[in-house]
Amino acid sequence: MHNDKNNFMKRAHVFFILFWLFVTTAASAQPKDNLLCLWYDKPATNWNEALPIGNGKLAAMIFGGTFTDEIQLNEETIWAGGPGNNILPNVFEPIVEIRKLIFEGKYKEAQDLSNKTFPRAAPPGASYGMQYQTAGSLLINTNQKGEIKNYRRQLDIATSVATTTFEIDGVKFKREYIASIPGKVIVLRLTADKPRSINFDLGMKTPFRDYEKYTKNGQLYLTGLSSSSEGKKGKVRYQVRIVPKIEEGTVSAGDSLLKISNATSVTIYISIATNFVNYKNLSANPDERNTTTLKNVTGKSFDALKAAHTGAYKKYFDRVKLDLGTTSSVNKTIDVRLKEFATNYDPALVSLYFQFGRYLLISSSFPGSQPANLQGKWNHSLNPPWDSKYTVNINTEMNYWPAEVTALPEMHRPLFKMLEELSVTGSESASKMYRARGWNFHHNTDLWRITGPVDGGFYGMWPMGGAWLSQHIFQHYLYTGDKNFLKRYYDVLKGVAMFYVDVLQEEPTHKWLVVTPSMSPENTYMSDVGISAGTTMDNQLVFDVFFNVIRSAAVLRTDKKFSDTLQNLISRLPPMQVGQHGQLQEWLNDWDRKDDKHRHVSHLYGLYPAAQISPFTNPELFEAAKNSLVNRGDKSTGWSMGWKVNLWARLLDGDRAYKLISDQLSPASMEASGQNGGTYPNLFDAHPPFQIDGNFGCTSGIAEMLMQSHNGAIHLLPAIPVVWKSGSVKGLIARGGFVVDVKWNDGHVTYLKIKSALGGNCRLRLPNILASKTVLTQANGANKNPFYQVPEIKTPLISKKASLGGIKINEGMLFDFDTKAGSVYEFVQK
Ligand code: FUC
Repeated sequence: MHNDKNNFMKRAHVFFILFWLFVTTAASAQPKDNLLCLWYDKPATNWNEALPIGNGKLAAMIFGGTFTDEIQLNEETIWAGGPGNNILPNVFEPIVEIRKLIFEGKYKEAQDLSNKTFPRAAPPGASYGMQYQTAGSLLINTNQKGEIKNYRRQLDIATSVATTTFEIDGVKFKREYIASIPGKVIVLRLTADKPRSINFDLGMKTPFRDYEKYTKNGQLYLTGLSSSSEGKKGKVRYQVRIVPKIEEGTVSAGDSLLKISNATSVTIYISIATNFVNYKNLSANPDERNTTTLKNVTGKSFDALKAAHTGAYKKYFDRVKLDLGTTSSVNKTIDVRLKEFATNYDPALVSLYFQFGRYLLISSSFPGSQPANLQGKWNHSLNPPWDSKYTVNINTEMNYWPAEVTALPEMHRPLFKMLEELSVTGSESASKMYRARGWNFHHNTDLWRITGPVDGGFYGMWPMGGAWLSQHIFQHYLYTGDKNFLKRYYDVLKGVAMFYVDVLQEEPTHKWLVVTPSMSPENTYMSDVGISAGTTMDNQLVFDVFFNVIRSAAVLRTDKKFSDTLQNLISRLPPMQVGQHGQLQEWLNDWDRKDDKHRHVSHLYGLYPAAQISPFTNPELFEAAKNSLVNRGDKSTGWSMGWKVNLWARLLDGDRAYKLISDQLSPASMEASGQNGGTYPNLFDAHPPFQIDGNFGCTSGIAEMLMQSHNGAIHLLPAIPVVWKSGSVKGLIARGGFVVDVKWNDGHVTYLKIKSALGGNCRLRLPNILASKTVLTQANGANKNPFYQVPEIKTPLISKKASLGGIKINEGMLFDFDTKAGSVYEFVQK
């Protein structure tokens, strides 16, 4: 009896523990699931509420409607026009004349001649770039009625699966959507918990005027040709093919609809193909391509495809984990969290936004695809803002800022391929426009790899596209140490350098070598005049172009003579200058206005993404850069705020960087356009309108707040805001191939793990002392690790009118330890 009672008590105790565990896990299941989940309690009514999925080549926006659902579709090579560059004939002489006018101080005349030579609207024979175009939308129309209960729509970025669930008349419906990476298709799965209760019409809509829509063998087709634009005939032939497979029930075909009746589950395979082979070849057969793709997937179940897709995705996504803390806000829908962000501390929204940037990069720039354009790959229009092209006076570069540091170097590859192609088409602009060797392009390109000026003489006369975009090649080398890669792309880098060797001009005042005509992107120093010589950004870019080739040639033991030439030219470039307001001068002359709020902060390229301005080696420039950024202000377009997060991180001011994140995470109005950026309910960045660069810029900015790897060392917690009291990040990549995990508390590193992929000296800049069995020695002199070579820049010129007060920063402590390739080193707070 006694024993029984005891047993009963024991069992009751165990039961209680189990019950308690059940209750607590059930309660915490929601928040944990929500950490990497964008979720909502209503369908999207606007495209900026719909949820993006993509596998690089294909992309879709999921509206998650109940009675009717829309899945807007993109295929990355559906662009207006066709092959061909956009170089205007006979522009060399005007360019020489423009240079002369600039050097004579006749700036207005120079701008006028530039505008006349390159008119605002594309002249015959020179397109200003083609439009990236939607493939149309898949429509699900259930013709159902009834009350909707328990609605939830979500995008799980931990697995890359979107899901909509809801109940009508006691039947639970579920729709799952993936853009399968290995399967190369978009797949939908519709299920219900009551047999034979799925009924809908499957149709398509498209904004194209000339297209064909039909059904054949139980499949739905949409075919057509991309648009003609600016005298370029639309030549991309596309075919969208949709194949439903049902479990029970029937499929019947109408002219341009498939009717699904009384099914228990339906899997819908969507394949889209075009005739595009590469930027000069359109000889593929879209029908054959779709047949092959579909043959590989239609025999596979949704669950098998989903498992394979998620596996392929997680291989990249899981490399980095970020924990900034969690609050009860994670139980709210994203639209509400965005509205509350300014007033309700929600660090998990920042970590979600960071990981969403990584999700978007994997989904829009998977190896083998085109690079991510202004909208990644998500575009519902035939004529999107700025054509959804590649704008390279900031935007395309920003798309790739997170690629290396957040451990997604493979996603960088599509950009390298585009650079290789531009080095071919860009030799035409170099030779015909400038009579120069090598290659260049201007501030835009498109699927056809155009390299001439776009949007006229004001915006377009900026011959620096190759100089900036090709930095990504050398940066990839600095992170990965991949010499074969560097060898393969060396000629691309050398071609850019060659172009500037040939076009640099001696300016009359100081005899410095400068690029002209050019501009500090999109900004003016006089009313409507931006054309100039030797802008600060150009000088910084040419410096990096030459320095990268010198370093690459040394690594590859080649081209000694060419390196010497470049070294000699570097010594003749202008130094950076501090102007009368204590600012980093944007132009060669001290023309900056203190109240200039322009969205571009081009002269701060030297601070970020480049590493020419350092608080440790040139504090005056560091202070001047800070003054420039303070004057520019915070609020601006989405990408501008994204850039400023990185810049404030480089200025080692975590609180100000966090303020910029807050500005970026403020709700954007759906219809607005202009200069007030923010974030849409689907977490897409608003320029406005939607532009993806701001997402990527903010993602890399958050990484820069946590860890930086220039200035000769890995700098840990360089810009942690006070509000991020404790947290952890795993898997960030530092230059020289170091994988970094850090935990912190109150601005101190409490735990550090470094995995060395390449070996070599590891120099740490630390906020506090660490203990380990690995001996840390105090660092002295330059870092021996070649990936940490610090550029030697010229002593800046400082205006007599500038009053600089000096800077106060926490320098931290520098330690060295030697690493072996493949080894792991752990440290704890002392
Ligand atoms: C640059 C910016 C604009 C816009 C456009 C696509 O020209 O100045 O703000 O982002 O690119």
